[in-house]
Order: sequence, then structure tokens, then C-alpha cells
Amino acid sequence: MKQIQQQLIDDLSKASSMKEVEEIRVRYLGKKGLLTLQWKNADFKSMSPDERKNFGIEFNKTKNLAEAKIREAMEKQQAAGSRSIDVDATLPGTDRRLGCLHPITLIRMELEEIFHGMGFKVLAGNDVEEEFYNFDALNIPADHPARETQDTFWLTNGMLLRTHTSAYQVRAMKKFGTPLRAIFPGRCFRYESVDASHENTFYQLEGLMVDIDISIANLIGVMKTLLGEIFRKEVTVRLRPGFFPFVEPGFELDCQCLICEGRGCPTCKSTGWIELIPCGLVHPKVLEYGSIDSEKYSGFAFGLGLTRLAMMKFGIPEIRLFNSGDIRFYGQFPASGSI
Ligand code: FA5
Repeated sequence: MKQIQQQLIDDLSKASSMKEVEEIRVRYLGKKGLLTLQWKNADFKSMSPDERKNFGIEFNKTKNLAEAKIREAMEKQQAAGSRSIDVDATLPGTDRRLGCLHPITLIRMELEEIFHGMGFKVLAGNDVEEEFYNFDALNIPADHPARETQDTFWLTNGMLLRTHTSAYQVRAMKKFGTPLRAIFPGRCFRYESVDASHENTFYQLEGLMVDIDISIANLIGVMKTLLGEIFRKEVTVRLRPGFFPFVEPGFELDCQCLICEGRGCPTCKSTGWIELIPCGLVHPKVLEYGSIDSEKYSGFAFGLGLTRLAMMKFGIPEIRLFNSGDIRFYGQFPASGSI
């Protein structure tokens, strides 16, 4: 041990760079280092208990000394401005994989383009919203049972994480007035039990059109254009009555499940259908909240389930993948979105 200590001190005194100190560290303390081998090769069995104890004490002393001396030498080199590895930060990386856009971003960008083509402007609401805009202004007063289906996360200041993009409807009406053609995609939050098609954090895309003489015919026309362009293939849809306090009449537009082609699977909860676009004609009370004359103007609104649409479009059977942060999942959608 004494010999090793002396040798180490000699070696360190000759080292003139961080690289050399690092080499010495490996030579003495590395997996196959001189000191490490002393321990590995020691014949403990043939030692008496006292010899074993002394060996242990001497070994630890030497190891501590070696670590301290090496640290000291490294600090000295660092102070002198030496570096362990010469790094050229301008060299290109060796991992050539490119980043890619999230599937939700891809589909959002595609939808924005489709709606842009129909004269809709793209707006953005806020994730954190006032209770009034998320509920009351949408004809959902405090005691309304519809609130129960959209339980959410409340902040201590009384604000909430919006449960739907509809929360921006009245703000948009107030801000932009009539005529209004806008979409507002964004993140929504619900206090929800998570399963293959339900997340507590998901995306919707709201559409709102207010003008003179807007009818269900306009709504269906826009829905048809949207689905035709987004799927670029024949998809079976059904329109059925649906209740939402902020539209009258209200509808649910369901899409036949593209994961199982209607046979029934966990994604569609064995029904063969996926609820995709609830919609309807804007309730007069909501127009009034938005300072719009409901005698003169009418409008339609829809709340597209953006995450579910991405599932259908890309054939993703499990919603939890979207927020998983798993690069193997995201990396499957690079074609149109390499950055
Ligand atoms: C609404 O949120 C209404 N604001 C939609 C609306 C807008 C109706 C305008 C009329 C006029 P609903 O709770 O059904 O409705 O949600 C709309 C869509 O969001 C659903 O069809 C579904 O695709 C998606 N969605 C709802 N909850 C979740 C969830 N937990 N996880 C993933 N997607 C969800």
C-alpha cells in the first residue's frame, strides 16, 4: 500500500493536464485499477482476523488518500484552465434523428388550414378560465346538472382549468362581434377516470359562426367539408340529438370507430362509434351574453374532440399515449412534421 501511495503521488506530480490526471484516476481507481485489484485479489481466507482488519484499514487509508490527491490534482488543473476532454461544440451531433411534431399539433395545423380556407379565423382561449365563461355564460348556472358531467380542477383564487373550449365562445363574441367565423383549438381539463378514450387533459377545437340567417344547413355543410378533407376517405358518420345547454337544437356527430371499423373495441367501448363533434345552433341566451342581438343574428357552434380525431385519423387505439412523453410514439408521425 505504501508503494502504491508513493507511486501515485509521483505520477500526479508529473501530470500536466486534466486528461493525464483522469488517466491516473482510471489507472489506480478504475474497475481494473491498481488499487481496486489489490482488494479484488486479496486472499482474505488465508488472513488471520487481525491481518484482515489491518488490511482493511490500510486499504481504506490508501483509497481515501488516492481520492483526495486526485481531486486536488483535478482542481489544480481546472484552475489552470485545463479540460478533461477537448470538446468542439461546433461539431454536428452523432445522433441524426430529427425532432418531430406531436400528432395533436399535426392535426391542429391541418384543421387550421381547412378552416382558414372556409374563412374562419384562428383564435386561442385560456387554459385557466373564469367560472362565468366556462359555465354561466353558456347557460349552465351553478345548480345545473350539466356541471356534474364536467367536473374540473379549481384554483384557490376561484378560477378553474377550463373543461371545454366552449369557454371562449362568449369572450370571442364580445371581442370580435358580428359577423364571426372562428375556431379556437386548445387544451381542456376534466376530473375524469382515465381509460382508452378518456384523459384528464385533452384537446378540443371549437368552431363558432355567427351571422344573419345561419342555420343547420350551414352547420352540416361545414361538418361535411371538414370530415371529407381531414380523412380523405369515406367515413361513416351519424347525427343524433344531443343536449348541451348552450345550443338549441343540439346534436352529436359520431364517427364509426376506425380502429375496429364498427365491430366494437375498447377504444369505442364496444359500441362501434366514437363521439366526435357535438354541435348545434347557438342558444339565444349565449348570444345575449356575448352582446349580440339574438333577434337579428343566429349561429352554430361545435366542439370537436381533437384528441379523439387524432386517434381516428392515425389509428391510435389508446389516448394515454398522447401525454406519455414516449418518444417512440411521437417518432411515428414524422412524415409531415419533421422540424
Ligand atoms: C363539450 O365539451 C361541448 N363544449 C361541445 C359543444 C360545443 C357542444 C359547441 C355544442 C356546441 P363534450 O363533453 O361531449 O362536449 O366534449 C366534446 C368532445 O370532446 C367529445 O365528443 C370528445 O370527443 C371530447 N372529449 C370529451 N371528454 C373527453 C376526455 N375526457 N378525453 C378525451 N376527449 C374528450
